[in-house]
Amino acid sequence: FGPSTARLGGIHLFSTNLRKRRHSSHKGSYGDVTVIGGGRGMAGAPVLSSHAAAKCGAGRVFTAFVDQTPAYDFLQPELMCRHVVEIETFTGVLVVGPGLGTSQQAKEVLEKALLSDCPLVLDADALNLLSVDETLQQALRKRSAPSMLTPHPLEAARLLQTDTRSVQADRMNSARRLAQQTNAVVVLKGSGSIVARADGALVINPTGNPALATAGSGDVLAGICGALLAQTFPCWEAALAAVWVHGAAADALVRDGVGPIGLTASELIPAARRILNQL
Ligand code: NPW
Ligand code: AMP
Ligand code: MG
Repeated sequence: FGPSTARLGGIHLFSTNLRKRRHSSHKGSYGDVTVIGGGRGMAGAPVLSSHAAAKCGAGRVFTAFVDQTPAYDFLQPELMCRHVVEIETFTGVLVVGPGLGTSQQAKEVLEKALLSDCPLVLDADALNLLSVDETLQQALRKRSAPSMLTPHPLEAARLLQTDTRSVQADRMNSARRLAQQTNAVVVLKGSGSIVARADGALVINPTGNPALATAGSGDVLAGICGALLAQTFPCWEAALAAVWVHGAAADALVRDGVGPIGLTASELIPAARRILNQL
């Protein structure tokens, strides 16, 4: 698999999975995403993921906070905001981790998500919690529903009980080991993000640039992953396509002069939507 294969793969997948919106379809046809995060001081992270999920085509998006919960998001009132304790049973696709923190409540909600049969995207603090808890790791390995992990190099290092330098020294092997260890599709983020699968398959994403080196860009990626899973992409294809679109959005914005300096994560979201609609 080389960059050109991934790119071609991405385009093929979009045409078969996304372009056909049946005239008679409705919001239920495009799936629910629940983003779980928003610990103290980090409410912005799940909101970014949720905006990305909504603007990348999920039918309904719920944002569940472990701390203070806004009545609604005035930037995007379509989102349905909840405190996490208000959700009795998880349904749809779950994106767990953006700004979640590592409190006891965060750990409990992650465990509940792992034990559910919902497709899962685990990012940020969900990965940090996982890296220090053998019970959670076992629950992840035993899952039969799809699981996707989206670590940056430090989060991957924590999961592999090593340091960032070792992960970066052999990114392909690190991603592959992590996929095998967790039985999940792994996106090892960074310049040239790697998508790896437990059977050893591996793709290096060709899109993206250092404009993405900004707070919240990973939270946006997690939301795109959730949206594509909700629109029935299989886990591997969802990861490949999401990483491709996220990077392509940053590339398009840089071409328009919106970056690399000062691109903000929120700006990626309409750019990603444009790419999905123009493919
Ligand atoms: P350094 O600086 O090189 O030593 P953390 P986090 C490394 C939430 N957010 N290549 C790098 O280490 C998240 O969702 C909330 C090499 C970097 O300093 C999480 O819940 C926001 N190294 C929480 O904050 C917006 C790399 O990792 C360190 C690398 C903490 O997440 C921001 C950071 O890792 C944020 O998303 C690379 N490509 N990438 C909000 N608006 O609410 C990263 N590193 O300490 O795990 O912190 O990623 O900021
Ligand atoms: P996070 O650290 O979780 O906010 O994620 C950062 C996002 O930006 C990931 O999708 C990375 O792959 C991407 N990213 C960060 N730096 C670069 C870079 N230099 N080149 C390409 N992508 C990057
Ligand atoms: Mg992150």
